[in-house]
Amino acid sequence: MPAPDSVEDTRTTGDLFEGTDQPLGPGAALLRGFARDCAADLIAAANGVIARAPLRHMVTPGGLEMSVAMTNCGPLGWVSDRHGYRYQAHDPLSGDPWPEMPGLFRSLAQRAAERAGFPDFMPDACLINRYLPGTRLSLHQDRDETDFGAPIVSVSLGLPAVFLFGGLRRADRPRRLGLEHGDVVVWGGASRLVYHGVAPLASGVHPALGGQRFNLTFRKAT
Ligand code: MD3
Ligand code: FE
Repeated sequence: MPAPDSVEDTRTTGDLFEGTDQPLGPGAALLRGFARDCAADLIAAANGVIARAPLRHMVTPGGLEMSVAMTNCGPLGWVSDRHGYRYQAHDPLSGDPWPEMPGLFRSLAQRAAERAGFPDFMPDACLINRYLPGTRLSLHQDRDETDFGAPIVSVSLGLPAVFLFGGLRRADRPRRLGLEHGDVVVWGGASRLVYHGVAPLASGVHPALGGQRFNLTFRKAT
């Protein structure tokens, strides 16, 4: 038995799936290193998006500034402000449409979803999260989308993070999972509505991103 707060090392717990893929729960799969070969191109494309739609700290409906900095690309973007959470077609900072979703983003997300058993994934939103040391994301569900039948695909880049992955009730004790540069997770089926979050980022220096972590989440919002 691991210590209660240990980070699971899935690399040593068996290859139950194809290759290095790991089932995490019903409909959820960890694709270790799936994006490693194209990570530098993903980062360049993310920086292109950020140049046109800058990272910003959104405010929760309760008025608290989030420690994660965020932006979006694609037809829709996730926003939070005092009025609530929603997807919208325009960047509230500029009034312009969000930058186009880079072709590499879409193709990577579709390939990952297909490998995890979701061959028809058509994301219309990509949220880019930027973590600096100390940044965390508290336990939440992603339920602002209309179709929970579509998975969410997440791509980790840069510094490693401890991902918290609970159950369908907020009180369910979360598992702790290390996510590294190039790891991709597909969350679908019965795992689509699990509570999840990210523990405070530890400082470090990553060769591709320096002292930061990026996370891309691909969603079908409508
Ligand atoms: C499980 N992002 O953007 S990615 C988020 O690392 C978010 O930035 C985290 O949670 C991050 O909403 C976690 C993994 C993830 C993303 C979405 C999920 C796991 C999920 C949706 C449903 C279930
Ligand atoms: Fe989330």
